[in-house]
Amino acid sequence: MRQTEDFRSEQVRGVICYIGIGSNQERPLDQCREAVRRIADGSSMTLLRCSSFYRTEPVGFVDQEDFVNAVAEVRTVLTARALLQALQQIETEMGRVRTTRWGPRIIDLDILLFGQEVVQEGDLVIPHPELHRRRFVLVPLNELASYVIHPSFGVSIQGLMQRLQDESRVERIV
Ligand code: A4P
Ligand code: MG
Repeated sequence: MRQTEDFRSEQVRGVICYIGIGSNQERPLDQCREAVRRIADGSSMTLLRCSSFYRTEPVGFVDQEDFVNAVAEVRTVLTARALLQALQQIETEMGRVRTTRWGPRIIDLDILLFGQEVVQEGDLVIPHPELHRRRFVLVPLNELASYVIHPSFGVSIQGLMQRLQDESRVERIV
């Protein structure tokens, strides 16, 4: 009984989520750090840890500047949809204007994993559908969550890393 109460206590309430952070405009390392600061400052989620920051080769639309990418681990009592809204609000406040899909951006915040939830809706897909194909996502995610299981594939993040075919450049900067 005591254990159950502990389990419900404030400190362990909510779901652990992983947020992908990316930028390739206007001092991208500063933009990523600013996003982490805003995630930490918001009342709707608690920042638990942040990965290293990496300089990464653009994937998809390749004729653009290198990105900086990182992953943040947060705990939140929000629903997945409310978390998406909170992240989009941070993107907007940081001056993101949506132009080309996969094109340059000041800041991009994607929900990679939301506990073990699987969401398949038009405008919200979790786990992020490209997560397992992208070195710029898996390398920082693996720093924080190598043993976490991808709920659709039943494979750990480390296992996805071992199966990864993307060989694009991902260099740790800090
Ligand atoms: N959406 C659906 N599922 C999610 C989710 N799990 N998390 C919807 C966040 N958003 C989700 O996103 C478009 C729509 O996706 C949102 O309205 C939301 O309802 P967006 O951020 O407005 O547009 P986007 O970023 O251009 O599209 P998307 O699909 O997020 O692009 P990606 O897949 O993130 O690709 N190369 C390197 N090296 N590093 C990068 O960070 N990023 C991209 C962007 C391409 N190449 C890159 C990088
Ligand atoms: Mg996005």
